[in-house]
Amino acid sequence: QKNSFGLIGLAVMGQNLVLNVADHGFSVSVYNRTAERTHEFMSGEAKNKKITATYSPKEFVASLERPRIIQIMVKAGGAVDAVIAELKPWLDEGDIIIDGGNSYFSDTERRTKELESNKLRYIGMGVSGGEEGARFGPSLMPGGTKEAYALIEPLMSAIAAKAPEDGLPCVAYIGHGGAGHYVKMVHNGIEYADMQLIAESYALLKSTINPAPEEFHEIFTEWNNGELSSFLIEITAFIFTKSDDKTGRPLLEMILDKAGQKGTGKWTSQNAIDIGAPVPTITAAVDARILSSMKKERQEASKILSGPKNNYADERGKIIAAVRDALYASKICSYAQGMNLLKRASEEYGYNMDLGEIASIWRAGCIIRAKLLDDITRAYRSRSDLPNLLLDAGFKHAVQSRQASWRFAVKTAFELGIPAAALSASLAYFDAYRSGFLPANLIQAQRDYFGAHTFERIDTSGVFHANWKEK
Ligand code: 2AM
Repeated sequence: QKNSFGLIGLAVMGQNLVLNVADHGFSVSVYNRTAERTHEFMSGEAKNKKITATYSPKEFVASLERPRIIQIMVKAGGAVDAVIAELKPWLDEGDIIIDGGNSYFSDTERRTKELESNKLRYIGMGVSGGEEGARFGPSLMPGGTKEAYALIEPLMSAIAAKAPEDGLPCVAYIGHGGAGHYVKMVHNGIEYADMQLIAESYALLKSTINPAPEEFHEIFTEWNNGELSSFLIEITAFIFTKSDDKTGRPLLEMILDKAGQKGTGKWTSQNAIDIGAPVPTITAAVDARILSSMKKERQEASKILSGPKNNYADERGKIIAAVRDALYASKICSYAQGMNLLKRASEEYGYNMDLGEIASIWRAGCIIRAKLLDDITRAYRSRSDLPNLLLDAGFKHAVQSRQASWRFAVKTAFELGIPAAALSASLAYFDAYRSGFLPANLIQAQRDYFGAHTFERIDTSGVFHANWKEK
């Protein structure tokens, strides 16, 4: 009796995926480099489930039905190559390897080519939702061939999160090669922007009306009941209620203000620049994490450089409403950037992505799940070639109607010297995108002045160069 699914790499994400798969009636084989971890898993949570432990790649592969479906859940980078190399000698034509880690999409492209030349199938699959998602329903972003996807689809649909709106599983075929990992990368870039926008909103409220933790909890809870409803707003509301065991103070106040990062946000910005798609809000979020990590230097600088003083304490209601509007409008702009990055990548790499479908599989399971994604799904379903979310009638109205308070919030941040790079990057994106005229004529003049790079004219076609030094 052979098993229908195999998983290698029993860290928490791997273990939880195995339990999720087994709960849906599939028999699973597991293998982990360190046998001790396999023992622990088997005698703990895996007990009395249709899960078989194996202790060598050979035994693991032999325990699986053909064509084999093998998912790898190890650290991105060399570990993935190492595991593939270990497996390869035991595999047969048509077997499928799924990489469920956060691999860089071009690594996935390379591995796909290598394995396909050996008549094996490879799927690079983004998995989002953290430990909880893996256990009870993640959002899954698989890339590879359609034929290979068809073979894994029943299992993936079974374990994926289901969207609350229509009950559809949050998994869909994304495109060939590295498309799935590309989409996961952009998901994470959007996640960085969401988090930074929320952090700036928190800072803006704190520096103006300084709510107590209970009031912060109330503000975010109320926001979570409206258009901002999302996993990240929901957990933020809860974060304010947690007190520190050691000091009894709010735990948030005891946490060092240095943000970590594993690189997926950085990759998003890097690749966006490579292929020429503007993602200023995401890049602002990456920069903000980097600046936050310079804690010691900032502390030194804070003794030397000073900013303006607070004078908004008595405008409570106005400030809270403005920050809420700014957060929502900024979030729309950040999603507009992320979706257009996908659109650009789809052209660049020939992924043939369906943006509406991608938005739809982010509606549940993943970290950026939000009410907003229902509206984005709808916008692309009604017009699949939508040039920008801001041009959809619903989003146009959402942003236009919040414009005044959005500007008030950003202006307040600037007046008070509160860094709000992501909120303002979104606003600048909106202002640039809606501008029929940008000062790039001056850029062209400068380029032509110092480098004879030439320019075009507004009144005739052709390429021109001026002798600038001649009056
Ligand atoms: P380990 O328990 O033997 O360390 C997350 O780190 C998971 O990836 C763990 O299950 C870990 O196995 C596995 N892993 C990391 N590097 C690996 C490698 N080079 N080969 C195989 N598994 C690896």
